[in-house]
Amino acid sequence: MELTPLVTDGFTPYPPDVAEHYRREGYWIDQTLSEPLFDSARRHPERTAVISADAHISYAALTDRVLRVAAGLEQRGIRRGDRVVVQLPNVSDFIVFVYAFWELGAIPVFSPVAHRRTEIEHFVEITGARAYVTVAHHDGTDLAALAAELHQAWPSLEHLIVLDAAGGGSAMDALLAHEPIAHRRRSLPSDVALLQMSGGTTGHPKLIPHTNETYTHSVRVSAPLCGITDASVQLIAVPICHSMSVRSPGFLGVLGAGGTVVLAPDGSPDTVFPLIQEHGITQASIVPPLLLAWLNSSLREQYDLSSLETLHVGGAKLSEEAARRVRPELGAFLQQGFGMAEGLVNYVRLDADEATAVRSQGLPSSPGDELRLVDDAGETVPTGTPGHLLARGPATIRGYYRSPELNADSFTPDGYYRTGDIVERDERGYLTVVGRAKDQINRGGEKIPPEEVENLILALDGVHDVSVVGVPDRVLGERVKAFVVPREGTDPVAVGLASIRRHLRARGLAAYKMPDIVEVVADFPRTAVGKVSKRMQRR
Ligand code: J2J
Repeated sequence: MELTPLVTDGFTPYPPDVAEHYRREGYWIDQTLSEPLFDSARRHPERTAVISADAHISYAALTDRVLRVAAGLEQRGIRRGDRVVVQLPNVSDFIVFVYAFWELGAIPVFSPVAHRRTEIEHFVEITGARAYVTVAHHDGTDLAALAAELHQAWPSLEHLIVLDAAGGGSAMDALLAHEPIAHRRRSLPSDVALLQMSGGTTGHPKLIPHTNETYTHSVRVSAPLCGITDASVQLIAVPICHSMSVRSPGFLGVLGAGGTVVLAPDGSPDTVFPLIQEHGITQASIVPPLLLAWLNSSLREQYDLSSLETLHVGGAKLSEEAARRVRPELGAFLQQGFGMAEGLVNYVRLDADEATAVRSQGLPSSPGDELRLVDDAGETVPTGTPGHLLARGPATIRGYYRSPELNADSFTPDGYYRTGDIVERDERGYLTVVGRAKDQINRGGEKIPPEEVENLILALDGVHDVSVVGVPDRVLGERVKAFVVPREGTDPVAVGLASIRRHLRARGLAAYKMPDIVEVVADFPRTAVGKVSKRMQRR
């Protein structure tokens, strides 16, 4: 049956002439996100696709699982265009579910396993999700109970799929018991294929709608620039739903090339060093604090890490000092990446000289990327001068999902995304990130919108006012600090760190967003016009 284009409300389409240009140039091709996996499985079904704590899964077994789970989901009524929240740790079932949803043309909403009620409920509310896939518990939280509550509260949320904490379990077995559906196209390349979380600067994280075309393009340019081949053995040690793990070059890059993906539950040296040795890992994409932990670990002496060819480091600024240690101490090439879930990704090229590799955050990955560096007035700055980075291109969205007001601020009228990053560009086009203009905290690569945390803290008894900022930290880059002005007569202890963290936990905020430091103050420093000076608070 001929498919007609899917209309997703709240999605900002590309202007037709731009879309045509991207297709004519071959940036956008006739492919859905699940097809490259099936192509790899046809080429070498017996090869290992995914290794996780409990399983070695061949390409044939992976596609079989995907089609069985897709059958089970289809039987429950999941269809093309349905939104479904996927919140799983680094387990092979994550990969199985997202491909199963793509086979059906459904739209997974990638939710980190660290998310709690505040974040998940928001995703369910704005997407009208029909299904929620999660684990029974994580990090001491009963996610099964949360799922049941959300099911009660949100009529759209018809299906709960609750796996065991490490994946699998009876819910998974029930889905796998279905006869596989046939692999065929149930969505169009131009369909919205996934919703990914943005770091966000306002009340809640925003959702980023990628189509098959934008995402497959990003993967197809990333994989060769990151040296991915069928011999690649990739370690995924940061949360699997992060775009570094999915597409930069991510498991999509590796499974499309026919390589092997190894999933680690976390990125600590105790967990990953044995995996690197055992599986001969050739590449990993990690955030700067993990790199520091690897470099500074005494365990390094006990394991053979010599298989590591490339370490991709991104998500937050890496210090030059740490960057210089990678080659001599870990024996791998350091490839810095500077990307954003909104689309644009830059990589240092694998043949870059040492100075570029340690100092720069890369060149745009797509030949269709258009970058502008502008001053506060929007005028283009000369080469070598820091400017606000604006980005447009075949992997970059034109608007957040269902966010018309925000879109007016976040995108220029001619479709450039305002990244909020301050960068310098040299004569070769290499970018160096020198600062940030957006009100966002980057805690070791995890992005936190201060306003979301402030709004929740304001609801605590005894809090008159609050301002949340990122303060410098040697390991994480930034830590979260809350300045709190108590109500008159309030005991400062009642608005101190312990009370605030207890309150935020009860409100269901993800742990990584909680303040690391609280300072009780009489007032905030102000700018000349009387606004809170977050700049002064960040010192
Ligand atoms: C400084 N800041 C950086 C870097 C990201 C690949 C790689 C990273 C992300 C990502 C991604 C940085 N140096 N090397 O999605 O596909 C900050 C910038 C940027 C924001 C985006 C990918 N790499 N950043 O980190 O959506 O401020 O994506 O705008 O999580 O992280 O964050 P996020």
